[in-house]
Amino acid sequence: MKTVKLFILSMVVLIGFASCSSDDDNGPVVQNYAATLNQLNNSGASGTASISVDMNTITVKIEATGMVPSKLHPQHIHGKDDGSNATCPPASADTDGDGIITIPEGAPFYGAVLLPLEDFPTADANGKISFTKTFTLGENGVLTADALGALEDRSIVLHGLNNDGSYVATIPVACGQITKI
Ligand SMILES: [Cu+2]
Repeated sequence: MKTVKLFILSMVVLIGFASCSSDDDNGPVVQNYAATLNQLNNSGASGTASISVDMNTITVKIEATGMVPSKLHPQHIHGKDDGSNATCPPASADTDGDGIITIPEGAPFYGAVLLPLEDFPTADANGKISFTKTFTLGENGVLTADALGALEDRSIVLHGLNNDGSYVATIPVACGQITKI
């Protein structure tokens, strides 16, 4: 009887140890980031983005309103080749003075497309977008973690604006610098 009790006791202790060590093996803590998306080109669009990174997976959530209703809105994480901080373009970025900051006019500020946040969402009838997607870095054409670099040096840009009566999917409508939280 005593042996059985001792055996059970030692099993409980062992199981306790096992669950402790598996907790310790869970790897790096998930890192969280956020961005406040402010309008560009007087679009009236705004929103928030949250990003969590766990090892080589990155989950991006975007909530935005004021988008052109029922239209497909391209959206990307943008960044500069040299890794310097990607920012959102000021009004003065409209170098040709036509009243619209185009993708190339904004590029000196937010850089090139690093990660297309596909599938691009279609805004609902009220101009709302709700997007969540998890990407695996370095797989299926998704850039590597090294190429993505430090997220706090990157920006998120949403696109798609009515201009002169027609929808132009490329025009930036909202932008936010990513910060670590
Ligand atoms: Cu973009």
